[in-house]
Amino acid sequence: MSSRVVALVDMDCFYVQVEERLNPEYKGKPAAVVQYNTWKGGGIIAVNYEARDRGVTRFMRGDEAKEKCPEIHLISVKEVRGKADLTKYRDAGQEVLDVMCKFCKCIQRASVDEAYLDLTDEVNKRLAEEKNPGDILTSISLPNTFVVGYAEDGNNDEDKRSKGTAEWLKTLWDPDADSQSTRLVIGAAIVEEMRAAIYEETTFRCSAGISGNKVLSKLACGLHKPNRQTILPHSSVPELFSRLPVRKVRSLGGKLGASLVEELGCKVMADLANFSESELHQRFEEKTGSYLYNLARGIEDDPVVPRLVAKSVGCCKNFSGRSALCTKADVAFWLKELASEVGERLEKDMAE
Ligand code: DCP
Repeated sequence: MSSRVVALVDMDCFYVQVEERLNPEYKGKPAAVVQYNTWKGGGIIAVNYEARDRGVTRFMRGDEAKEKCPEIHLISVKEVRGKADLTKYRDAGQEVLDVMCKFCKCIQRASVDEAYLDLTDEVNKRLAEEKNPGDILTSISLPNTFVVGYAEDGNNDEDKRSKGTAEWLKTLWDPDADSQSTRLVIGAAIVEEMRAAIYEETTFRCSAGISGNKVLSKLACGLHKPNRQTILPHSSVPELFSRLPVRKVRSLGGKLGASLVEELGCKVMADLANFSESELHQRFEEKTGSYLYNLARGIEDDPVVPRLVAKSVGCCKNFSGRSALCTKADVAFWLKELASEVGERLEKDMAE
């Protein structure tokens, strides 16, 4: 079992929240952010939870969203140089990271609105400060936390949440209880404080998952969105994996996951646990086989690599259908435009 405490923090409907802060009249009402609004009302890239409740999804065009929910506000992404300008969303993501840095030293930015945190050192420090570590379980409050195995996925009912979490905390008093769970409690308390500070300082809400590794934390984070956090104790992994489709796991969304489903007949993660390590070595090469064998048991050791700036900077624009580029001059023009944007962003990154 991992001795690490790893969290994944993911902002809720991030681009819409950024727009809501700029235009508070959208708050509490259905809204979505659209890109390129000339064809069928534009492509939706973010939907707030009020609009999701009315059946709007990211896979709709703006017109379809209007049909589903006539009162929806469709907010267009600003265009600069004929393409979407995402600067304000990137800057907002940086504001959030600045707050996170006050709570944790080891942060890996994973996308514009998502970061992994290794809280092991911070947890150890809090444990060391406690004269009687057992007291932690009485003094800590987790008003926003669900626990896998003690809550129903996707159900954010407050009464059920508080009862479930209290019931799990009670099991930790048992002298045989694993100490890792107590460490997850402390990690969750730090994340509660951090999320409250993010809200206080930026007005943005987020969700989080807390466990012993990145894969489990990512899974946990999605279980009680929005604006809640979820602990996944190692003992609840078999229960979660008995119903978790293989492709939902971070590293199994692509070809590897497809081959597990199609060739090994694994529908849920628990099916993968039926294969021995040597069987998996035979089917995949040794490294991948062992990775899968461990993953099926909720074990994964990918480190949180401290990184606050994006690993790479790129920009792209699709020229589909009638907008296809037909002349060398057009290609040269757009290459120059895209290269200028990359150049500007690299300079900005450097300045920061
Ligand atoms: N985004 C985008 N194009 C996509 C997906 C996302 O431009 N195909 C942008 C808009 C989102 C932001 O990235 O607001 C973060 O994406 P997420 O997948 O984390 O989704 P949201 O934050 O919008 O919603 P959720 O609350 O489900 O995380």
